[in-house]
Amino acid sequence: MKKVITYGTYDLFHQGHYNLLKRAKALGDYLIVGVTSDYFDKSRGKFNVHDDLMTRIENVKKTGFADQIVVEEYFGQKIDDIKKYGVDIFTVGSDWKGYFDYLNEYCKVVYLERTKGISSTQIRNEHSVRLGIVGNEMILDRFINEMKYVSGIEVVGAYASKDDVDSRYKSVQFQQFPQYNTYESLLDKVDAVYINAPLTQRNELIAAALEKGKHVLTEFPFGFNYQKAVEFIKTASEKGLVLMEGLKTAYCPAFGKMISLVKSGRIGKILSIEANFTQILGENLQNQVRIAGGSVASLGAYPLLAIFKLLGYDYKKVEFITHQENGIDTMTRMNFIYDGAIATSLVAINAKAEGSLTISGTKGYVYVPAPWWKTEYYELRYEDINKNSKFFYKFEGEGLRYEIVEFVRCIKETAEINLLLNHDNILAETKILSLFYEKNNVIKF
Ligand code: C2G
Repeated sequence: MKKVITYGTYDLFHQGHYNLLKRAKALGDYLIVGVTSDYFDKSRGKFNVHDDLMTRIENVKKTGFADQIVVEEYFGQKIDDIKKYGVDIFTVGSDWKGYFDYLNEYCKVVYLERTKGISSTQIRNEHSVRLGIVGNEMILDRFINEMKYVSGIEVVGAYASKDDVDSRYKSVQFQQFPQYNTYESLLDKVDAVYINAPLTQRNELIAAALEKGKHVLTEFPFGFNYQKAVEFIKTASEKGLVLMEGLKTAYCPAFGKMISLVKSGRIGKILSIEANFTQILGENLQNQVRIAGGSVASLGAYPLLAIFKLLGYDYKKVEFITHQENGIDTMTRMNFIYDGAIATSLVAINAKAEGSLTISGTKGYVYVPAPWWKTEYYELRYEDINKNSKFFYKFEGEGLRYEIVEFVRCIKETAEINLLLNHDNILAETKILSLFYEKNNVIKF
């Protein structure tokens, strides 16, 4: 019996996939189809697969060509599968020509002609979200680079209010998009906006976008006006619009997994959290102050995410111990007291400290080394070191692609937003910023 194996994602199953499977089956007597797991796809750079694994497996099954279906979970599995199942022929579409020649050592490799004019990416792009860029700050360059990894969204225009900031602090990619002289004229042309303008302008920009029925992805922090945040969330919910805060940690796969692990009780009851994020910005300090403000506004959103996700929003007390230079908070310690737990965070824009995250519990603790906000690795540690374990994940590029994928998914699925950084989180974060900037429980040193 001649055994054939082929692999794919089979997202948004189409004629190209069907033709490939039909021809693969015709190469032998028994066809094994490897369907990629969601995690494997992410690790090989496929971020916005639309269908979940079970749907993709079902679609392959429905063709009737597969005698056996396996899940592909890691690089190198093809070699293992070929040996394990006694495969005679490995086949894949001609878009991979040459790439899998190394498998010739284990079986025959056949590249089948790819069906022209159809692909999952093309289907995903058919109803692309038309995005307007608002603001031309440096973060935009990273955002645009990361957008290249996400399908289903395209920039149709850009707008930024005039200011006299030195151009070296501005985005170099902003100019490549069609320019709009007024924000209103850009809003007329888009489904959604990405707002990266300075924090002081964001409330007005968010309000106008929601008013016109546009989805909003805004840079962190969300703001420091709690009442405005309440209003925006209400408007977005009433109008069925996506309103998201772009804080990369909240969308990266490893951070979410770490939160779930801790929530599942592996370290017992959480008693303490220490989350730091410090930077020495040097000559970029004034620019950062212009865009966001001091240490709490610039960096507070990261530790607040960890604290709120793990201990909730119902803290009994919060205090801020802050150091000011020229009226700007350059280093601040935020202390939280909960019923039965404490949390502390050091944020700084002109000082450096260890930037780790430690979550302590009654059974053990989780240690996430710096930069924990780009979570790739963490350790579960116990009194008995034999019980310790280490967890590794991949954090792709600058990490912004994860939030862009989520933004597109939320818009397209019009589903209930079920993100780590949900509306409750946005409100809790905004509340902290407003307390701090209104000087509640603030001690200066
Ligand atoms: N295909 C095709 N014609 C198309 C589109 C896809 O023949 N118009 C083929 C691909 O060449 C591949 C299969 O259909 O053999 C599945 O394609 P994808 O779902 O895009 O999967 P892919 O990323 O190519 O995964 O380990 C996974 C494999 O390396 C291939």
